[in-house]
Amino acid sequence: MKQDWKKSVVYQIYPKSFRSHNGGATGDIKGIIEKLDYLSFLGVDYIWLTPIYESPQNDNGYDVSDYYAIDESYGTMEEFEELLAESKKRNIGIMMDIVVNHSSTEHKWFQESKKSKDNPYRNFYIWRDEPTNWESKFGGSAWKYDEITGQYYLHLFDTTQADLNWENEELRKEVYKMMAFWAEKGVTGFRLDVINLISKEQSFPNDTAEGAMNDGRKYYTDGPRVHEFLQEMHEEVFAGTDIITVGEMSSTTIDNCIKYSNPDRKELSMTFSFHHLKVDYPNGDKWTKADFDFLQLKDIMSTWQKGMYDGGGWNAIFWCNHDQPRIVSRFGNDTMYRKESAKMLATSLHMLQGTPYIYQGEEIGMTNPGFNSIDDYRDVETLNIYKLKREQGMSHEDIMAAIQQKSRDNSRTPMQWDATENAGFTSGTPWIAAASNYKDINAEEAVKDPDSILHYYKKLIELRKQYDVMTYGNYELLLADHPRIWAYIRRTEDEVLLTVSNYYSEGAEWVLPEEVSFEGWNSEVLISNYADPAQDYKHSNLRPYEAVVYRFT
Ligand code: TEU
Repeated sequence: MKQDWKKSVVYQIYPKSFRSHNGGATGDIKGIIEKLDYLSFLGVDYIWLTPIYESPQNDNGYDVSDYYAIDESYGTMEEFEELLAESKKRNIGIMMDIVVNHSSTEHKWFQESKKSKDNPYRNFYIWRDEPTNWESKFGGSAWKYDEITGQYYLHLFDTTQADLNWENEELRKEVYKMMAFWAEKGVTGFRLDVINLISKEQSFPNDTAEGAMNDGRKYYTDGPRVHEFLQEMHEEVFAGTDIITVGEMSSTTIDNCIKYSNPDRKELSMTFSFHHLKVDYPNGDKWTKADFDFLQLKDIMSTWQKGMYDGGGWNAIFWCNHDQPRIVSRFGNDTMYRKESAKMLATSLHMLQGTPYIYQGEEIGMTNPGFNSIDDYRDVETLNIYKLKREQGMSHEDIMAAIQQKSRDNSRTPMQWDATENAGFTSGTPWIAAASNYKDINAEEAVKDPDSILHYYKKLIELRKQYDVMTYGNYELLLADHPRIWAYIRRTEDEVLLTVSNYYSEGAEWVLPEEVSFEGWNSEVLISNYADPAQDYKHSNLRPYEAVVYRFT
């Protein structure tokens, strides 16, 4: 798989909501094994599993209390080994989620660390006499006072997620040892949680800037020693193996992502960035209901496509994950044009350069559930924000409207397998309710229907294996200012793809710009979400959410 890893497609599983074999409230490892044939049918090369380690589950496993143990709600180590073996049989690699910016405060390191200032584990975490004004990503101060020693510890996320001290070499060695343990077991990939936050500016200044981003992030995002630490990790864990790695990069820059992912630098294989998923945050504010800015979306995507290509970096490309709302509800249309828009969004993403990630349920066009009551939500961020915004005077209606649109729980409802109760996720009572549309939107229906969104994703994955230009071509944006169409070209020396997508429910006239010419080339339609797309690549009237890919040779 190594030589070709750039042609891979990754499928993200959120085990808690994927499938419960045992009829529990949460999904389990056996449930994943049960569905491997489905993933094999879809054609994916890797599964990224969000954390299944032992955890108090305050942040659904991103608060790890033992990096060497499987949480009992998911099953046993033997079952995990069976999952590895069964996926290997199907040529699917397993990518583990490594959460080492922080650990749970229930981890034994933290339990020791808080005991006294001279405890051997004291320096595994970040303790200070005085807090700075930095804010937690989940709201409130990023520091928590601990009475035992009278100092504050840093937590960029929940108070139960204490930041690890990467300045401490002993900690770093523990991390590499733990990663090697999973590699030894046969894991072939790692997704590194908020890995660009691990190196903090050691003078710990207050953030005195004006504006929305004055929460301290500039003092730990892509911090002073982060590249050095990742090179060390590469040397200690990845060198000489087939392991692929993807770093989750919070509020990062193209320059840094080139450094993280250019193979010459020996850091990571690829990076996730999130700027394109903030185009519905007016003035950087997530918690206001808002439409998305299409021109900004095109601009950000294009800048990253070109920048990463030119710098020899590699993008992980995605619309969805367990922290984001459903894409069809977000940039598409989840009522009248659900199928058309889901396929259009898939087309315009999969034709880009980079490694595509599909988040469970995206391939069948799952929607935001539209829960009306705050009691239906489970996510620590959503519940914190609700409380905080109400305290700050925001009306219940306004914060609920924003939560319905933006909550991370939008993507965490049970995977919709079939039309039976709880969407076929569990025979018990699920930890979070299924979206009410599961009788119409489910995998069983999608497998049966050759025209389904699922079959369309399968086709896109097959095309990636067939046409090198999808992987290696450069990227050229056309009609940057067109208010409805996103059109771009991918080009290698002897092959060109032109992808044209209408992002709206109104029609749009497509005219190939004059500066582009394919005179003398043969053209064909490679794929479209409509049965009868225009053969004329120069001029056509695109229907609602229509997408067409033309291939020139
Ligand atoms: O997320 C990091 C992150 O910064 C987010 O996408 C976060 O959810 C967002 O800022 C909240 O508004 C990662 C994980 O993907 C997420 O599930 C964890 O909660 C977080 O790290 C902490 O481990």
